[in-house]
Amino acid sequence: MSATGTPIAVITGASSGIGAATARHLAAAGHHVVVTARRKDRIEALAAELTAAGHLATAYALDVTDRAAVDAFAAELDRFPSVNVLVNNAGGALGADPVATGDPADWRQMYETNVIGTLHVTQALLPALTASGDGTVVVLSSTAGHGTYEGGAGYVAAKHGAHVLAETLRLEIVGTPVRVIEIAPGMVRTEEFASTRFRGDEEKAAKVYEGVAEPLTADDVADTITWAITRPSHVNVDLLLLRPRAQASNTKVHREV
Ligand code: 8X3
Repeated sequence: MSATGTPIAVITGASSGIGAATARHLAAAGHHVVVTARRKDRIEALAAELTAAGHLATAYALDVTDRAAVDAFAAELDRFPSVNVLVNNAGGALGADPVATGDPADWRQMYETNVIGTLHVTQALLPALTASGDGTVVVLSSTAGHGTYEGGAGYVAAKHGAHVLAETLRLEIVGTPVRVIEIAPGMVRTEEFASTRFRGDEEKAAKVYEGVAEPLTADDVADTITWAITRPSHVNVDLLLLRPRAQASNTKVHREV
């Protein structure tokens, strides 16, 4: 808690989509949010928006794959009395090629952001989260962390890595005052996820959601993350998978044509 008793929540990848929505929801739920992402202008705008709405928000430009930068960020957080919540949201997909032709550079980059980035920030903030006496680590994995689909292997492998990080950390730190929550969303329509995956090919990106009545929104996921974080601290939502009603599995989606 801060001096005023306000819990501090750090959110990575907060420049758009689920990360930005989570910052808004956690701020509304009474957290001082520290919003981080590479795009400084975006997180500064978000922090300004939240501050103008009467919330506590601080922006910090950060590339989670840069360990030295992550360590410097953790040192900066020393000015807060404690750090209570870490939401590891930074990550994403690149490409949807079959294993036979997938680009190893894409696979490497997805592992770097989704797994190593989460590892960096979690390692750097774990001492402060533990010292808070009541810490929460959230790992945003994906339904891709729990089953595969054709064309998804690079992303699926990375998200399985994020899932394993969360599951193993929970085993290793049991007995300390830190919970590990894994949130695994399925189809979420955000402004950037599919567009980034298909490198700006908006036609391909739109096909992901074609005919799907109501894909999840960033707000749906942020609401779920905030619900899990705001349970009493002895309640650990280990793993929560959420999908739109129209999606029964990674490979079974109802599309109205
Ligand atoms: C996003 C879910 O189905 O695009 O994490 O892999 S999916």
